[in-house]
Amino acid sequence: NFYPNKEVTIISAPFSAGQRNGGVEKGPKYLLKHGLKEDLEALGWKVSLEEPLKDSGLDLPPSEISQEIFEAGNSRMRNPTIVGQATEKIFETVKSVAHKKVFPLTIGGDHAIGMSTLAGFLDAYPDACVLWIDAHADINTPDTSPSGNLHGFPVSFAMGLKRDLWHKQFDWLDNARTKLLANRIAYIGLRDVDAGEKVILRELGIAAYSMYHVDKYGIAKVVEMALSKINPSGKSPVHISYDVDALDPLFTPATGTPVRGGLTFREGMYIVEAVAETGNLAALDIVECNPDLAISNVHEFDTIAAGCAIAKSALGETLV
Ligand code: 6HN
Ligand code: MN
Ligand code: MN
Ligand code: MN
Repeated sequence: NFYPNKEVTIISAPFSAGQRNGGVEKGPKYLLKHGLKEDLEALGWKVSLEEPLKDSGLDLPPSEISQEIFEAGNSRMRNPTIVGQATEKIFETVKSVAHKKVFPLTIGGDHAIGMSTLAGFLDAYPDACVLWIDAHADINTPDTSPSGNLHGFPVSFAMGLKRDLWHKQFDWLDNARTKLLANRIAYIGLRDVDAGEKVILRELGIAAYSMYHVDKYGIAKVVEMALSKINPSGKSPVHISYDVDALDPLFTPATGTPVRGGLTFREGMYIVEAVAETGNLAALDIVECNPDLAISNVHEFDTIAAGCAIAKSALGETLV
């Protein structure tokens, strides 16, 4: 257990410029309004809140920022300036929380902030490993991305892939102490991976468990296999980056890139419960809750409640 003092900092990252749907910047506010802080206090945690984007103007929805497209050779990314500035601020906050030996719980916001949380946590724990729970691999490089949306890039940025194609606003990543290595990350929940991403996953030999593997082996075995690949010693801290679209859209309908055939609610909770049970869970991100995409109050409630449930399951809620 990395946190005997049970201190957690909720890092609010109301950010949406990594994709094109407005509303995902409202995720943190809704999760907090739903009672996230009180839920964690009830589990015995001392909870504080950090807001790295407060008064920065970087938390505006896509409709209120001037759109920018950066091209380098055959490659493309959207809104690099605002994404680069926001992710740097979030990186600095995650890094300082992690160095203080406090659990960083980062709530988004779109998944572009994953480059900040991975780089920030790895700065404090160079031997950390990562479970990326998502329908998507988020490992596009500027030359493989079909959309140019930076929420599809964070893993490749944390690894430093295709560094020469980056916009200068991402130079801050060069100062992060540790790059993510291919043998330190595993995916669970994949079911919509772009062609160029499949090439990267294969070439780097990254452990990737799709919904096919969840069906075939069951979720308990998949978590066990994933952890034994990325954390063979069983001693390294585990960072879980949890995109709520990993769950089936039945459970998290209000999200920007939903894909059918996802994890059941219990499979989704089991993943974080099982890692928590090992005592190695040491950082968590919960991203891509977009209340504006709910077509009913039930959709909104279910999606936000699922986000809060992930946090509770990760931080020690037991069923009996
Ligand atoms: N997410 N692979 C697609 C793209 O545009 O790069 C979808 C990315 C989704 C990102 O879910 O965090
Ligand atoms: Mn996703
Ligand atoms: Mn796709
Ligand atoms: Mn994602």
